[in-house]
Amino acid sequence: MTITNIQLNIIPDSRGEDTLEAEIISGEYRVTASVPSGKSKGKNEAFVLEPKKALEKFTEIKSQLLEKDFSSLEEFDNFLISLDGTPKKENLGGNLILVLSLGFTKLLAKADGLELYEEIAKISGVKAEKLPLCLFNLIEGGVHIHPAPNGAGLPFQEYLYIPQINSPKESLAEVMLVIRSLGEEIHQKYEHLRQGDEGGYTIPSNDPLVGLEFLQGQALLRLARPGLAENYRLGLDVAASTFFHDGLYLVGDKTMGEKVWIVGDDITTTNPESIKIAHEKNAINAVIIKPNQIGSVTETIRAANLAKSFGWKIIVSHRSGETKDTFIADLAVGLGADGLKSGCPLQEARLVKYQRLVEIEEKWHI
Ligand code: 2PG
Ligand code: MG
Repeated sequence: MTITNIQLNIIPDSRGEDTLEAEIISGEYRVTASVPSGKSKGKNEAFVLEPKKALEKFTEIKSQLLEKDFSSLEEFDNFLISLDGTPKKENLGGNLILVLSLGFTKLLAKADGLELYEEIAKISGVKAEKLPLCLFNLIEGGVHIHPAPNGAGLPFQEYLYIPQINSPKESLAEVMLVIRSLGEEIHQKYEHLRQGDEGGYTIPSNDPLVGLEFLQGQALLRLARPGLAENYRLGLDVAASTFFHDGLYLVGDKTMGEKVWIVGDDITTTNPESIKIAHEKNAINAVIIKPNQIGSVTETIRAANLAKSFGWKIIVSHRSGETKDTFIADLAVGLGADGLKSGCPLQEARLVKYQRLVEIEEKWHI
């Protein structure tokens, strides 16, 4: 595939911060891709080049991208990775490489006449036949919130509501009901209703359990409806490495791990090398996959396939600073992932990703 033209733009993300968008054209095909950015980051994540500098770098390399005929995504990504020449993509920036890599993957799908998730499945060697569970972040804390006027805010970053339904359409309908009554309850109790970076509600309390109590309360309300028992799980995004000792996660005198998904994120950073180390240490049984942690689609697929070979659960995730690009929804389906974590559907950049899953579900049921 040869690229006819690429236009790189700077657009605002969901936090109003600058990020990159690429429009890429190959003959009759035209695609747009954009990249997110994280705030609670792992130290081994790919380097994020300041978007204005990325535009300058891009001008330097653009002609080389238009000259070549790339036979595969791997060849395209490897070309960019070797142009960069550093382990953490410090020269071109993981954000610049990824926005081009996302766009190239979308172009391949168009040229092959495939849905994006089908193209990703083809590249990954996966049979795309399952839809991921939706992990909705309904209550936020940590670095994703501004504390309330009294200085209070929950210390854990995300309180997740996870319908155990393999239908994104039903999950989304279910969670919208939960969100509405959760909002009413929080407002009634605190006369306050604010949202964090991912659209979930904030709570003016420093007690980490309060968020769980609210979600559990909502879940019990839902359970009062016939047929919904056992239809949900709750999840947390906490800094769990602080309570990992001698191969076990210890909370008080309790160990975790049989019924619980212990998910690596900042320790694995979608990086095959770090995933191998986490496996050797038996540290986790599930992993977060975020393309911008590693900085190319090829390496993202490699990381996911390796994690799967260990029998781990795979959760594809957005970042706290998002765009309206829905690539990760297709990635989740194309990788055969177990979950998609994309924040709270009250915010458009999050909602569109869940809606893309619904669209895929509807296509499958026609
Ligand atoms: C996370 C992400 C997304 P951030 O920690 O999982 O929720 O947040 O992008 O700030 O790392
Ligand atoms: Mg994080």
